[in-house]
Amino acid sequence: MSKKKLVLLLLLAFTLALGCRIDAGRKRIVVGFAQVGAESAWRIANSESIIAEAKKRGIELKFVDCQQQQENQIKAIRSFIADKVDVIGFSPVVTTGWDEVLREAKRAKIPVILVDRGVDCQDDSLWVTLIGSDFVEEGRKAARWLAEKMKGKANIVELQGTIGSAPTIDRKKGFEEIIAQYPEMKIIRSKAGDFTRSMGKEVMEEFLEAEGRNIDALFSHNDDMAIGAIQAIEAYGLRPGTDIIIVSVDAIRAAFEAMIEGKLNCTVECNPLIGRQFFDAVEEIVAGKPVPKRVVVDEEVFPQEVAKEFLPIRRY
Ligand code: GZL
Repeated sequence: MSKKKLVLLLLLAFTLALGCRIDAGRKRIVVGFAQVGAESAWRIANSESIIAEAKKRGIELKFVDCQQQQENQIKAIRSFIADKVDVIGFSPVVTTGWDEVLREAKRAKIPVILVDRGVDCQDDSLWVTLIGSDFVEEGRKAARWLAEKMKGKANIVELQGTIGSAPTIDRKKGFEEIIAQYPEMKIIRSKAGDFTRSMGKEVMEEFLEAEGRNIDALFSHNDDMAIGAIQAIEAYGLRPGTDIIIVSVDAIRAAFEAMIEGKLNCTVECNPLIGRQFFDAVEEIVAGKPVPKRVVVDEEVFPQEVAKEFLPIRRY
């Protein structure tokens, strides 16, 4: 082998070794994520999106399902602080009660990313960015669709999500803002169903017991409760989607299936697939780059007429 070739070979070997050492030297990012729970199909898709993206990027993810309990989320965040993770992410089950634990994360110099839901904190330097939907606009979209469908006249019952959660507060706010423009559209009953199918069914049974055929429409803060309500409406002897018009939020596959069956009339998309955006923000933060305080997820409205066309391409 000529001297020149030998030198080139040695140079190549050195460069590769250097590259490996640097790569080996690069610290693996460790992220702690305290998830609300597994209360709905939306939440399960959200968790799958986060877990899959961490795996794809080779990021170590400490993932805790907090069973819709704030104290479990606080405990999980404290464990992440003790483990000295690089970044903490969580979807706050409710908007209040986070200041103390977020101050602990700040003192530990661990950046916090809010995913999906926001918080009510005096000091918004306690979290770096919120990645999620505009729930107020989702409520407005549901109300605009319903006002057109009902020609501005309806007695509405409302299934609220988890009391005190950002989506519940804001979807209600947006919905009421729009129906205030229609004097003959009234919310005659409103109660929390905690975003679950079982509670949606139970509360709808109460609405039917109290109001029966006086109900023209249902606004449900998520599809899972709407699907529970459909079961209650059928058991009561009325036709969901015909006798009672139903608009809900999330746009899960089961909502498209219910629309194809004529039992649900419209679902407003709330995209749970935010794993990519979450870990983009994680990597930016770890690299010391600035990230926007708010990242809003783009979403559509899906009425019954388009359900068959879109179902095959729905990803959650
Ligand atoms: C909204 C999310 C809500 C969904 C529900 O972004 O927080 O929580 O609408 C889920 O299905 O339980």
